[in-house]
Amino acid sequence: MDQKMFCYQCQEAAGCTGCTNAGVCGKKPDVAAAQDLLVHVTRGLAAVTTALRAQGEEIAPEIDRLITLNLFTTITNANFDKEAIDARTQETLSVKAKLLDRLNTTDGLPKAALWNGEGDWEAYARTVGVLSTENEDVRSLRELITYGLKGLSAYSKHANALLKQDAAIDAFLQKALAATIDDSLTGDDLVALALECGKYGVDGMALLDAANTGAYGNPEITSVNIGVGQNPGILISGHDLRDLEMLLEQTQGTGVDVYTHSEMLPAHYYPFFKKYPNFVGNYGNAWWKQKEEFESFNGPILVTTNCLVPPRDSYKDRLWTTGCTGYPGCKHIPGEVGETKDFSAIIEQAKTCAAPTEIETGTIVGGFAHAQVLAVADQVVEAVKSGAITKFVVMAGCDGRAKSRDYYTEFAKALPESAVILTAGCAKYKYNKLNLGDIGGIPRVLDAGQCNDCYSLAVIALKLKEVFGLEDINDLPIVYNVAWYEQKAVIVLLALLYLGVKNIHLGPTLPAFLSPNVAKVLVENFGIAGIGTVEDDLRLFFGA
Ligand code: FSO
Ligand code: SF4
Repeated sequence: MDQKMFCYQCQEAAGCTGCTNAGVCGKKPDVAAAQDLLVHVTRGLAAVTTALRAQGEEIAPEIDRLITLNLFTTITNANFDKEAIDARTQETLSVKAKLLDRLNTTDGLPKAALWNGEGDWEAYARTVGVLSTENEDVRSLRELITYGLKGLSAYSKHANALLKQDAAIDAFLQKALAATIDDSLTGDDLVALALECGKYGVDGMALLDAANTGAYGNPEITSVNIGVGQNPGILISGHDLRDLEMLLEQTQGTGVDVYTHSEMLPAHYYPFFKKYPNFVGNYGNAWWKQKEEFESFNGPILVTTNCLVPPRDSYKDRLWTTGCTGYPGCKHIPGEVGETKDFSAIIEQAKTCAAPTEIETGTIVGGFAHAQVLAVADQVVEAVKSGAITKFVVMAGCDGRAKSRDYYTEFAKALPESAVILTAGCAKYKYNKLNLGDIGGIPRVLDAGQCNDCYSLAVIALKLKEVFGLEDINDLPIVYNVAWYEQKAVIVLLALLYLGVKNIHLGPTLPAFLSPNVAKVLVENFGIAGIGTVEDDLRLFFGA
């Protein structure tokens, strides 16, 4: 076997089967191996913590956070820095070694729990990657669970940054992660576990929602400026609202403005951030256009989470990483949960830069998370009863560079005028600047926020079910045409399945990690389907 790596965790997996020479995302084989090894040792640590819990012992919250940050680090487009990834592997091995001493017996532990870092790491990594599970259905289920847990880890990490942590979620996450290397489990056990991930996905998103709204208030209808001002600026990308808060605090009175990029856009919807006079607007679009947009922004860019694209040399010295992200040669701002990060070097650099080049002007409207939608629930219910709104179309999820994603723009344009789009995540950039109008004052694109705010969409659906007195969430006039890209979308999908949502259409392609048999289980039990042409899908969702 002469392939250099194997990864099929995201929608852009080469040939819809897997990246084997280098990642379409830019991940090179040595980084892929380092990530495989980090996942392996993290699975091993999870097996040890799970065994310790079974022994009645408590696990320190720092260890829970080490595990979630490890998984987050291996998510698509988060970290390309082999040294940083290897350092996490080393730390994980040290933590695990201490915990092993506390176990009454190590009998029955998997090899991942017992490997102590000896030997050549890269050679060892090649024996523990995705393909080390030979049966393709078991591999598919193990990876489906692992990717769901990576997504759950991302959301846990954001809650942790706001000093919220849930021991039950962490204990489940580790139990499920350990199960992905447990050879005694059957396919049925793994299917059940994948669905249980969905339950914890709902809990994890609820935890983050409470953390975000507790710290920053409930998102409200907001017009966000997409033009630019005269001052030099810092562009903040990714999902970490706590990082944004610290950056805004530290830029007050410096003459440096702050702009959001991609998934940070929804920060503008929170009342808390409106008090900062230098919080100017949103610059650019979804993650995959960053090469052009980071170039024309002219000032420093702070990437707090994925999606990071390997930078051009022309702006590499203006690109800063923090949290789970990393790129070799780019400066990284450290800071643990509860610590204040020092962004002064970024602010100093910004002062030497030109103001951003304007690439568009105008505003976009968002802020339709659960509290805001429920505040206008009467209006929404009336519009449904009168027939002014015939259907809600959930088009949440992710954007990506594949040409096939133009489908979502065309689909949004072709929707009947009585249809309202419910969205969250960076998928919105495919249609949030189309000016699709409103229905009696209700915008036809209701943006709840970041991908984790799909939680809001679920809360809204459950509320409508109650108001309309329906037995089944699937009887609502809501259809699901969801775009996915990376592993946070996997936990969102599992959460929707747990809530009983059926007939979700997933595109632009189905995950490469679903084996034909596993895909069949999802199709038969949940009606999961792909996408077709815009015309066919409109007919399917709306009739003739
Ligand atoms: Fe997008 Fe990237 Fe939020 Fe993802 S920026 S693709 S699902 O990281 O997390 O929606
Ligand atoms: Fe390929 Fe996606 Fe894996 Fe990157 S994350 S190597 S694009 S499958």
